[in-house]
Amino acid sequence: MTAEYQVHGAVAVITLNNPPVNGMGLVTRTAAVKGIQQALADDAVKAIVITGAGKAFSGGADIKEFNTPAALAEPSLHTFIATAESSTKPVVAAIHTVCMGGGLELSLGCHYRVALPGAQIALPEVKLGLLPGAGGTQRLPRVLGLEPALNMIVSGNPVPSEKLPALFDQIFAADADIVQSAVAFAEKIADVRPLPKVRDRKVDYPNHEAFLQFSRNTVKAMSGPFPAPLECVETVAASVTMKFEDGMKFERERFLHLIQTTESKSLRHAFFSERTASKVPDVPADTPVRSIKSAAVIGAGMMGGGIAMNFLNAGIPVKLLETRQEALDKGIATIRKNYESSLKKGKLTQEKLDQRMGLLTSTLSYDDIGQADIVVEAVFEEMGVKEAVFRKLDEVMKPGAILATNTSTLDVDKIAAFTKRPQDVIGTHFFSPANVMKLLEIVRGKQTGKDVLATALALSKKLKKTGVVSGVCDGFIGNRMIEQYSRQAGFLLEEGALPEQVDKAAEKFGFAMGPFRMGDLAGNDIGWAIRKRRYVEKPEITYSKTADLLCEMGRYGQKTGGGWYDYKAGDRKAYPNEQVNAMIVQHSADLGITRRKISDEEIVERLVYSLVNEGALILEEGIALRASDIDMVYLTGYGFPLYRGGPMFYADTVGLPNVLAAINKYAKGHQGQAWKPAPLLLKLAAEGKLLNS
Ligand code: T1G
Repeated sequence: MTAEYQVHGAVAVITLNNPPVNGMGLVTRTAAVKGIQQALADDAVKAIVITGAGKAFSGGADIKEFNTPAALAEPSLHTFIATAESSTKPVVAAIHTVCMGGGLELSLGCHYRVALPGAQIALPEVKLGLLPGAGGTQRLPRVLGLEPALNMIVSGNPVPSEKLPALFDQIFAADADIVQSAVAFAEKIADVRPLPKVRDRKVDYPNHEAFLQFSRNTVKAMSGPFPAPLECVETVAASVTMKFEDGMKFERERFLHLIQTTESKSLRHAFFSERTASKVPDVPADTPVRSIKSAAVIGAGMMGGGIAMNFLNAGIPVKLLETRQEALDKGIATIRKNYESSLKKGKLTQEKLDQRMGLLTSTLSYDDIGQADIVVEAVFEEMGVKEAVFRKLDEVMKPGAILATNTSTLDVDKIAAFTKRPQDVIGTHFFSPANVMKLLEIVRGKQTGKDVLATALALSKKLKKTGVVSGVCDGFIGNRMIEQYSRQAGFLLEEGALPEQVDKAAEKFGFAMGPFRMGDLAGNDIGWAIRKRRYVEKPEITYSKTADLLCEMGRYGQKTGGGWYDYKAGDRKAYPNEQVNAMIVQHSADLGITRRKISDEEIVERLVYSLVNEGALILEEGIALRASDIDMVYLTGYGFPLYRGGPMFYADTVGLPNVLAAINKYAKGHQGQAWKPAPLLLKLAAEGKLLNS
């Protein structure tokens, strides 16, 4: 949490040291500024090198400090950079591995920049709903030029150091020692005067107004609800249209505006939540993980094929098992077709396609999969079928193999009990399409081994998934919450809304897809099967019958050509269907309900707060470890709008007392018994606390 100071000959070396990525928090900034002052006071020191310890030069400002007094406390990042830039001795930034955000801005305030090749250089602030707030918008264009700098700042994407020669005074050989090389460079330039300052350069871009206007229009069209991209354009524009100091003031003003926006707080929440999700309190970070060098997947249907692709994409060989050759052939053909469509879109090379298909083998016999390190079953969602599969796996799989079920709602503890090795059984709930959706719910059974859980979390990273740990309950985290959301959607139809109005209100709120279009996509018969089970197991839970009536009409959704809506071949648009709407209106009459006009606000509150309330129950039951895990489930698996941070974060933004007031209002309405406020919500609201505390 500091910065080390050493002197090598006539060169002082200041090493930022705030693991894991040298985020420039207050303690680090203070130590580094002290180091510069110490070097300036030492006549034996002719030059100064600043570098970073461990796996980064610096990942930027310490985002853990944001919206706390430390973030802006002196010495601020601005002061640190100004201290380097105004030094009377040359300051050299020695860059390696990662140099991002405030780290890159610090280097731009130094007189010289040297680097190892392969360092990831970026100003990624826009991905946090911000803009480079320590001079990056004014200095980077002065080094790289207006257009390359604008592209880097608006995209936030990293560029390897060797591709940015204009940024560096020297790029060393890959095997060079960064400190030694930078010290040697510093000795060479120690007496060069005047000291080169980026701020003294000019941005030369003839006809810049036309380019900036084009950039504004382009960025406005693609940034949706996020204000930061356009602010990036406007502040970079200031590097051309304003004097340096005025540009810096303008940048500061816009940065301080953005850091208070809900959009930025949501993006920062998502950034940390994704990383926190892989931390399990009772599973130490150094828990040994099992080696996963090969996988087997049972079931070559849509889910099995997608799951297999995840392993193939990560370079892990897969043996695909089916009961019938034609199912196997069809599954493999679908995998190849998916890769070929990526090839056509330029997202995959032929070489990669061949490499991945080369890792895929298939079999009709369980005897052939026994040596796999993990087996994932994606067979029919029925306990009897799962039982047969897991009893067989218990027979054939080598000791230490992980036995994973892709069940979306069934009891993982019951499945584990079909084997003599429940400690090796875990749920890996992929979301359809499994090769696309980032979310992976990792369902921890009562007897799941800690090393098995740690292995599944490490594997989710390798498969480029967002792994979220769930306890065992019906529907785990995501589906248990979506059931309440779907219940409210159905009740809204009975009371006066139609599918199109509900979907439009949900999509205006920011959901990728409203509940009825989502049902038509996933298949309305899936929910129908679950409700039929519920009617027997939990008769106290009421549902609108509209969805059942729809299925009785054979309207399962896109797969049957129509569901809540009609669909035309090759057209993804959903067209309202008169018979369906007539059925809905008739059903209200049959229930003796006088249909009423329902506001979009009520629709959104009932859909979103039903998620929040169920999420609070899931939290207090310990099914989810933390509210931010629930947010990650909804941001990465259910199309919840990223700029609102997830259902739990959104509830905190609205204010829990306001959420409760709405819930209490709906509890007095139609099917009001569905609204029992979660005790945790009542408690937190009463204490003025947050779900994401
Ligand atoms: N501050 C604090 N912690 C950070 C951090 C940061 N800038 N970046 C990463 N971490 C933590 C992260 O939470 C995780 O913690 C650990 O480091 C490893 O991260 C004024 C205002 C740097 C490319 O946006 O892109 O400068 O979970 O798992 O895959 O203009 O982290 O271990 O406790 O991602 O090797 C701008 C964000 C800040 C960079 C490393 N900088 N970070 O990737 O590891 S705003 C960023 C990243 C700013 C100025 C503005 C990546 C990485 P834990 P990781 P990784």
